[in-house]
Amino acid sequence: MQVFFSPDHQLRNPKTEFYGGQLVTPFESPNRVDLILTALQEAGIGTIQKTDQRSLTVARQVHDGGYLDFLSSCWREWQAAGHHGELISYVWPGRCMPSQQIPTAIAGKVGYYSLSADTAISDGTWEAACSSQSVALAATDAVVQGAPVAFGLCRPPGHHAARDQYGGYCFINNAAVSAQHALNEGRKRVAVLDIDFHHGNGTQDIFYERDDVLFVSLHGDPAHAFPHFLGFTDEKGRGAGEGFNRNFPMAPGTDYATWRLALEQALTDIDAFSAELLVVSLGVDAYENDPISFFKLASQDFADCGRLLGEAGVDTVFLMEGGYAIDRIGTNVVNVLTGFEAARALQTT
Ligand code: Q9C
Ligand code: ZN
Repeated sequence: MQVFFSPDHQLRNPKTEFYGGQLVTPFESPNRVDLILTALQEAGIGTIQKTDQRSLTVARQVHDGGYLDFLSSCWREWQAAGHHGELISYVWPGRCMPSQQIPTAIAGKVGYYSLSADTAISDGTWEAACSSQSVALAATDAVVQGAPVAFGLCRPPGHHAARDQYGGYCFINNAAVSAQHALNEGRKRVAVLDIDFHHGNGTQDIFYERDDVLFVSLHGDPAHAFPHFLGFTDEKGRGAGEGFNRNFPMAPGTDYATWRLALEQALTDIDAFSAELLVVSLGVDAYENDPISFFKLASQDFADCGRLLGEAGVDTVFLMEGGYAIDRIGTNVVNVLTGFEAARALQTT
């Protein structure tokens, strides 16, 4: 399997995450990529390629222009305003203040363009986000050009990034960039399957009114889990997109037997859609010992999950999302990918 990554992910290295009323060391850390790369190498998973910087043309199709401009300049604006800490919003346009005006001051703009306070911006964040979407484009190119599967080791992750709001450690929606790029290159009907523990609110937002991208997400019930305000069963798409969005929220303590049933249903939906390409938002935070999640998947369950994905028989782009149990992150990712390849090897013989 071709694997793509960029060393520029390291430019995203904030010191703080607002968590539990304190500024803690971020869960989404640079060593996540190093640990995954090492595990991939040890497993002999295939060729690992560094990705060159790519343009933001596709990202501009799935994100708001003002939003991307904000991301590219916000750190400079924050510093110019004389602040010493990392950039975290402290005010948002809540229900009681529904004005659509975009503030001029950085302190207001950051509330307009963010959805949560967990994601501090610091020097290099924008450059790393750009490198992450470059990785997604490179992995997508490999599959569009004929490979049956590729893995983009994206960091920072992307699935919480909506059309014009960042949060949940995400800035540019790499899965949306991948799906849009595949459509631009002539693939019809792209499915995005999000198996990260958290609901892919950003991907849902971006494709909610579209029928060319089916979005299916398995995740912790938002009544109990981040992002708290999206990811419920009754969200099925709007307008032309009606029927092209499907959510599988699951309760605290959900084990693999239950989770697998949802995955099988998701794959049935993707099959009914006749997807020509599958983008998997691959978070491994459904793992039982993940520090911020509440599912009970064991490491070997990720291999079975990979086998089911491989049996679907659709060209597949895996893109890295979350996963914070760093002692097992490499094993869990490798298990998905090797399970996938094992299923594919059986199909072609
Ligand atoms: N009490 C991804 O996995 N903070 N983002 C949760 C839990 C936000 C996760 C706090 C979690 C975002 C890509
Ligand atoms: Zn997650």
